[in-house]
Amino acid sequence: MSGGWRIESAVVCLLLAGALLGCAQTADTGPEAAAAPEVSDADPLMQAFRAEQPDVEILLSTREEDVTADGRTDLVVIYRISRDSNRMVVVHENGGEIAITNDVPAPIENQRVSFRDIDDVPPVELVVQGTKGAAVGFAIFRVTDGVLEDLFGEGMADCC
Ligand SMILES: [Ca+2]
Repeated sequence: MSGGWRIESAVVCLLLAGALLGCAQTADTGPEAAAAPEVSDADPLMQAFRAEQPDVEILLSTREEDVTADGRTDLVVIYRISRDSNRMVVVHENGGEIAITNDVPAPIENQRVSFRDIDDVPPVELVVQGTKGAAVGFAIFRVTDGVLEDLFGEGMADCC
């Protein structure tokens, strides 16, 4: 696919920004996404997630960005499935129906989700960061045709 090198370049920038800023903040994305208010259980997208996963502990939820490029915000959820295993999904509308993407591994601790248009092509990409003990990792995902794709990652095997 075209744009591969641009993603790599963006990743290098992310790493540099992280090193310079000590990962305390990311450049020009505003307030940290992790500080965003949790999504209400009354939210229809959250209700769809809960219908699928009634018992899991939700560690992070945000509905601030449109990651499917249809003009509507989508729900990102990171949840715990066991003591040392977390997963992430995106809940979105698809042709009037609410759909849930495939689940992907998510960091064990200090999860943060931010959004960046890395390749200048909609939709925006999701950047997931986190830790497991001293191990730090991050990964970049994009939703394409309802599939949550892992575009690039660093250290995720150690933190997820
Ligand atoms: Ca959307």
